[in-house]
Amino acid sequence: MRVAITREVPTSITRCELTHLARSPIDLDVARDQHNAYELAVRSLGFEVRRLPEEPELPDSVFVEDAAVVLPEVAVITRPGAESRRAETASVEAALAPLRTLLHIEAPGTLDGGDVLVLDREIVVGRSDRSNAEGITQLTALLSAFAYRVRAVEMRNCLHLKTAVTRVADQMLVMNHAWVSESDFPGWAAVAVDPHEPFASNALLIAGQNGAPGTVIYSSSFPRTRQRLERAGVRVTTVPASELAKAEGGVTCCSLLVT
Ligand code: CIR
Repeated sequence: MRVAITREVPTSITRCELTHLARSPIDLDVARDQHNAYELAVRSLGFEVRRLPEEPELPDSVFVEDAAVVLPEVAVITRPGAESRRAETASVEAALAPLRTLLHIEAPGTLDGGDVLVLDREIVVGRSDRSNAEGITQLTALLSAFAYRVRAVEMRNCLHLKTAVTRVADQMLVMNHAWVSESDFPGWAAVAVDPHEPFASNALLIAGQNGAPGTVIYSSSFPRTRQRLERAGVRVTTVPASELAKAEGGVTCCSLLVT
């Protein structure tokens, strides 16, 4: 069973956290239409989409990725780095409870799912303003029991590790080299983002089923990097994602995939 947990875009999105972008008006209707298109793309790739109800008082709650790290064996409920986002985890926890054994990051640890890049048995975590050393230490301890190797990497000038680098194929990443170092990913091929598209390093890889190739869900705002990916043999399906990008959200942020 493939389940994708998502959440309605809240009316309060206009009060979202912003770190690296200036605030610009977000059109709620457009954001919701784009989020619908995103859910449709996820559904068309074989997922049952379970959309959680709106959380009117939690402006960033559409970005469910940050509330949990879901693995085949277990899920870790995070403790988000931004105080305003801590209450988001309760409903995500309830949605994941029937699907996975749950573990938890505890205070004073903080961890955002957006900083956690799962590369098979290796899990790379960005040392960001949201994920602290204690959170990374806790994640390492929790997941060593399941034979995962967790390691931390430096990143700069962006919100989350997955703002800077994501996986697009079995052995391939898409990366903004200004924000993360390729040398931290030995053995991986890295497609560089087009210089005009710094945020193009966020892609959502959906693994193929029954030996079929995977597909990347990708923002239509990045046609130049898309061309680079396709030239590298990556299968890409685009969705409009410009409105939530104003809230510093990308395509990975808007779902938790349970496979
Ligand atoms: C925040 O600053 O927390 C939100 N405005 C954006 C979160 C995006 N999530 C992600 O990259 N995983």
